[in-house]
Amino acid sequence: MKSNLLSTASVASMLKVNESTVKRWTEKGSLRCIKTPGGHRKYKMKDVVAFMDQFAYDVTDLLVPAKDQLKSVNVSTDYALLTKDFPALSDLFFNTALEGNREHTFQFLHLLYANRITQAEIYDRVVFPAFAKIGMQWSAGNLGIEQEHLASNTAMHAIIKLQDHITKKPSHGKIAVCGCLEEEYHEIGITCVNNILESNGWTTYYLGTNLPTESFIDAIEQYVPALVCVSSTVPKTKRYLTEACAAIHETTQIIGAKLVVGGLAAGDDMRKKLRADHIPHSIGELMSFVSALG
Ligand code: B12
Repeated sequence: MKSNLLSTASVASMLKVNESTVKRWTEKGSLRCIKTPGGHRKYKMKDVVAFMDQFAYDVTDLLVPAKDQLKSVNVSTDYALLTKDFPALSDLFFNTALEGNREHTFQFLHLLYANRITQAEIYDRVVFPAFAKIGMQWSAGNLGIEQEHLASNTAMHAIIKLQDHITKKPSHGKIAVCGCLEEEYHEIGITCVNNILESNGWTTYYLGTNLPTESFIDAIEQYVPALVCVSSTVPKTKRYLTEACAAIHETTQIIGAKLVVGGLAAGDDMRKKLRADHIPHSIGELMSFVSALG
């Protein structure tokens, strides 16, 4: 009987990569294989197709522009990916966002995701430190406001586009409402929060930036969520933030929802003053909190 199992060489030729790359993907668990009694790797066509599906193949198409674009940077992207060298990956993202090429920036994020960097890691360990660096360089006068704006818009576009390529868990029917309070214009963090909840089966209502407290409360009453996420970076005043969280918390308690507040303004000095069910330091921590909710 003719075997319908594929060898490493045939898979490599199908995917237009080297055999060593196929082996690497297999060892990382991205591509399933079976081992013959003689110890050879063999692949089922359905597993190769599932791999291509999962990573929105063509991965080679994905790798080439990312590499070309990053030639100027003295870091091996492959090596940084393999070793999960987050400071190096974040620096690469910093450069890419500042260059302002939306497609390249998306492709870079997609490359990370295709290489098993999780969505939480992309946000907390790549995007967040890159923008902290942009903020520092802007404060030090090394970057202009226009460069900061270009980088933010480029990153927003890439983050939104990446969301279309993320494998989503099936809906569990629970609702989350995400947004920023009045006069808050930092949108990237809450977009990331909204996206990751959506990927994890939540139905999300994304309210965006600059929402008066009463309107936030109206939205909660309308959508009756199980989770409300507020992001605050530069609040109107600290007092406003405290009062807004207290008012929102009162409403979430009535409907049995959880209020989670995050962002730079919810840092250690404000932590004790804010009324909320949880104030995580990161998106990773948010996801641990929501999974513990069951
Ligand atoms: C981009 C940016 C802007 C852009 C935002 C564009 C946009 N579309 O979002 C614009 C130009 C609008 C802007 C404006 C201003 N900015 Co600004 N900005 C930044 C910058 C460089 C990056 C912010 C960012 O998006 N980071 C990336 C995201 C992913 O990080 P993040 O929002 O913190 O979110 C992460 C976590 O905090 C967490 N998280 C966030 N929200 C939530 C919510 C929940 C529920 C959870 C669980 C987690 C979570 O998850 C994310 C992933 O890890 C920061 C620098 C910095 N250190 O952050 C300065 C920074 C925040 N800005 C600053 C300032 C001063 C301003 C302005 C006052 C400037 C001015 N004079 O006009 C205005 C204020 C506008 C306002 N009222 O909102 C200061 C704030 C200093 C301070 N602490 O008071 C900073 C720190 C720059 C600096 N070093 O001085 N800014």
